[in-house]
Amino acid sequence: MAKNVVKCCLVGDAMVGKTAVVKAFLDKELQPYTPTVFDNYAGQISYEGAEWTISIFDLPGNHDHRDLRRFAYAESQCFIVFYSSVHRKSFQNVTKFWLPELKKYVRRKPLLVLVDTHCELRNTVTSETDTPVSIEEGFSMTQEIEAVSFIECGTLSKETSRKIFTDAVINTVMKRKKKTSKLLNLFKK
Ligand SMILES: Nc1nc2c(ncn2[C@@H]2O[C@H](COP(=O)(O)OP(=O)(O)OP(=O)(O)O)[C@@H](O)[C@H]2O)c(=O)[nH]1
Ligand SMILES: [Mg+2]
Repeated sequence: MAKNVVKCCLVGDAMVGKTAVVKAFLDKELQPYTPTVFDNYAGQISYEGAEWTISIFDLPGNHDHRDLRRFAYAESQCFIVFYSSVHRKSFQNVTKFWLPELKKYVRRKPLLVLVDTHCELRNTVTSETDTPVSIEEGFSMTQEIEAVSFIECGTLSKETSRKIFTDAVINTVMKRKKKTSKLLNLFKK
């Protein structure tokens, strides 16, 4: 793996906004909703005076397509897990479906960033059976799954999407540094 590259996968139920977020980050025009099959994008993030390339695997939210996803999981250092605050099922599926899938196919403990989309629509949901997911529930989920960061994503903006990918890069780089210094300490002994 090239030194200044961070590979990350986007996971979460269909229609939670994974593709919309990556398109906002890369200033690409958003087309009407089309389910993703498999896409790979590259973006640039500056951190600690260096330029980092983030290789983003935009993966299908359709649960049946695990064979497409599992190849992208290999060697990936960061996983951005999405749910929609107006689709409770997508929130429940973080622990019911996505975490178990990552556990099955990712060898090491995955580094997770949790993202809550459609936040600006929270107050518009009137259904009694599908109450919106609150920000407090988002923070509890962050702790439960031991994610390194939780980002609320309201109306899609370049700033919020950049924050998501910057957090992914920073946390991956910090994890790498810790691992390297642990190894160096071992050699010193
Ligand atoms: N209002 C609002 N709409 C959003 C937001 N994020 C995404 N959307 C819309 O949600 C719909 C689904 O978005 P996609 O990004 O294509 O969904 P996806 O998660 O990539 O879905 P799959 O590719 O099927 O897994 C699109 O119509 C987006 O415009 C948001 O924060 N607010
Ligand atoms: Mg998509």
